[in-house]
Amino acid sequence: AFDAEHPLFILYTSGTTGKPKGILHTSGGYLTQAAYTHHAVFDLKPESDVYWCTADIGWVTGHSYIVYGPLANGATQVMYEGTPDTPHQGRFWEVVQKYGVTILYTAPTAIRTFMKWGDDIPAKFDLSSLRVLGSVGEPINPEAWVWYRKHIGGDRCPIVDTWWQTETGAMMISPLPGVTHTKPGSAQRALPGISATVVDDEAHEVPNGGGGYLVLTEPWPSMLRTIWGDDQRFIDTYWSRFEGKYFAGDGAKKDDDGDIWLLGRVDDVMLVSGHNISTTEVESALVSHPAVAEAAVVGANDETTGQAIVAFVILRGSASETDNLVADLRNHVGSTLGPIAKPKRILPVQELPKTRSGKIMRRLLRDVAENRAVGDVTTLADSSVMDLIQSKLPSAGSED
Ligand code: 7RM
Repeated sequence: AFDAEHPLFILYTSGTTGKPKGILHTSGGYLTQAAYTHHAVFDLKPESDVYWCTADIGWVTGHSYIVYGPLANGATQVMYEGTPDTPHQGRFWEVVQKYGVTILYTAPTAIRTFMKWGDDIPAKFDLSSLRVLGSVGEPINPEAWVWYRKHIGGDRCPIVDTWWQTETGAMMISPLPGVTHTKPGSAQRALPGISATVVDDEAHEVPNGGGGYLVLTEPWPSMLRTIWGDDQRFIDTYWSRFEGKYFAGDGAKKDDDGDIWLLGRVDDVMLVSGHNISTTEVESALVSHPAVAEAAVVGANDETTGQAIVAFVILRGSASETDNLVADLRNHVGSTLGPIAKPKRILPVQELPKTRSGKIMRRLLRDVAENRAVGDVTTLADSSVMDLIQSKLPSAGSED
């Protein structure tokens, strides 16, 4: 036995922007909340469930929901090391069928990849053991949510869209299966014991229908204790923006029912002719078009509008890259979100730069869009991706 505040681990944040931070977690509170959320959010029945979290074990999701939470709860689980398309693209569904997986926890980036590969692949396997599906890592676009529900969950399994961070240690906002009436694309409500809300620039809570910054207003057991070696940066980053509140760094809005919708990192929100536009919303509008499999949106410096929206898109197998298609996509975004959100440029690419946890590294795409040398690529899952994008776009920064 040792003290509850005994350090448990230091995990460096993935570094999609700036200098990595060593997030310090301690033992008692972290274990309590990892175990509690793993039990409550997945409705875990340790005697009968077979649980599978597909995360990389080096990501916080692997720490909390492969190692600490499930082991503390005595869960039976599948641990998998490998890619989802080796030896074939049905690998995940083969594993679900073989081991009778009942709870599956994966990321939107994986779900969109499975969508791209086709409905016929999961259809070849018996997925009837599944009963709860989870999502984590980025906002899940409604398109992917509906596909996950239908083609993996057989229209039978509740989906829990779990919002949390390395810093929070465990899930903070999520539906509860069998309790929450779910909505595709929204993480919805703070879990029992957690206080989350959305505030404006002056720290005032926004009314339903309003947007601003996600904050946590009360402490919680698994909160980070500091940034390793830099207490001042810990205070500045999380506790100084809004007095007495934890600033998560994510944009969010509340819908008319008071449910929370995450809009991506605040650093990723674009300012176009005085309008705040979230990268996530434009990406979600793009992938709701049948020709688009994936999208990444950045704001690039622009002399007239401050920032201009530049979209990188991966087309679906059947779609081909024509001037018409680009115009069509631009209009599709315009009619979904309004004319101000129409991307100025849309660039079809083969791959997008992502970390191993599936987060798009917009910093690198901004470098391309602003015609700069591409910055540090060491946290990319596949460091050759930027070469591929640039080789396809010799004039990426000078189209206009
Ligand atoms: C668990 C994890 C944290 C950032 C966070 C968000 C984004 C994570 C969701 C989400 C919308 C979700 N830890 N994020 N989950 N955005 N809906 N369900 O990802 O430290 O690696 O990243 O990830 O921006 O701040 S993390």
